[in-house]
Amino acid sequence: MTTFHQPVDAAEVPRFAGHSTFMRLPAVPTAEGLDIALIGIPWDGGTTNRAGARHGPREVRNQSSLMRAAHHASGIAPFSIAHVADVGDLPVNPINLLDGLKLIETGMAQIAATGALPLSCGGDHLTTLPVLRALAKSGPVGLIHFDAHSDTNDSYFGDNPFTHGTPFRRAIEEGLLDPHRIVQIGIRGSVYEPGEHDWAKAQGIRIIYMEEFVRRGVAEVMAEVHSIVGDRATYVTFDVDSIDPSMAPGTGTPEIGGFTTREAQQMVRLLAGVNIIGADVVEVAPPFDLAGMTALVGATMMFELLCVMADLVDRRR
Ligand SMILES: [Mn+2]
Repeated sequence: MTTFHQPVDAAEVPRFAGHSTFMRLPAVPTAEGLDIALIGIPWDGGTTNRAGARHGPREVRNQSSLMRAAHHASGIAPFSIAHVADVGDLPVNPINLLDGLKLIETGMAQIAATGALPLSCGGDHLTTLPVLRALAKSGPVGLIHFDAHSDTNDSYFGDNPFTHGTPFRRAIEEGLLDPHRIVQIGIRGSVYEPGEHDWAKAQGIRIIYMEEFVRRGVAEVMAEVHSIVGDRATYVTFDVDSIDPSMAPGTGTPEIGGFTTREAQQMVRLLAGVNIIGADVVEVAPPFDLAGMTALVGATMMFELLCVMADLVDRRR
């Protein structure tokens, strides 16, 4: 009989006690033998304004102690159908951007080599670039991108190409993403110039601005998302600033008029059927948080993603 890793039983050890790991799962040294690896990427070296997402993984682990064994709506019990554990944090370098990117890529490549699907917690959104470098080695993949921002700018502070406002332009340039299989949902807020998104659209990226999302609703938008990415390899990235700051204030670049947490949950549940090769939740910045509420949003969105990914693993078995 298969034995899966189980979270610490909250009826035996209360949720506020014991070691802090993602969802109270065992901490394991490698991803060997896992179906899904939960990973911290405590690095915010790409942040252009309010830093702090480097502290995200630790606080998300703390709030994730509130996650239980099964999803109330889908009935998915991820820890009973997939091998899941916390593999710790990737190595990072907080004072050297290029070395930081290299360390994250190398660490993620080691996890990917085991065959485990990575579900990581950032870190700022630049962390997704080295993750894609590690995962898209055999050709460009699709991207489902929940965010207030397109993150496809060219450079900042002169000709610096690597910030959390540029990862997806770099990923397209490096051949990691197929721009015709990228969809960005929730984009809003003031921009640097009226044509800021022209480059992205010219590449073929489908931008669903918040206004269109509100007009069309979750089901119709997610049906289009499926038609864009199809059944080929797709990465899912969830920037917590896609959520309205009234529900997720602890982030570096808040934008009002965002998703409710409920809308975000509904969208992630409708990722069922997508060929997910990995996912992340990024930009939880605890120094700006109130009572851990944004870290709780991050932990819960990780749980929502985990349920969809565990179901995918189980269906393939
Ligand atoms: Mn972002």
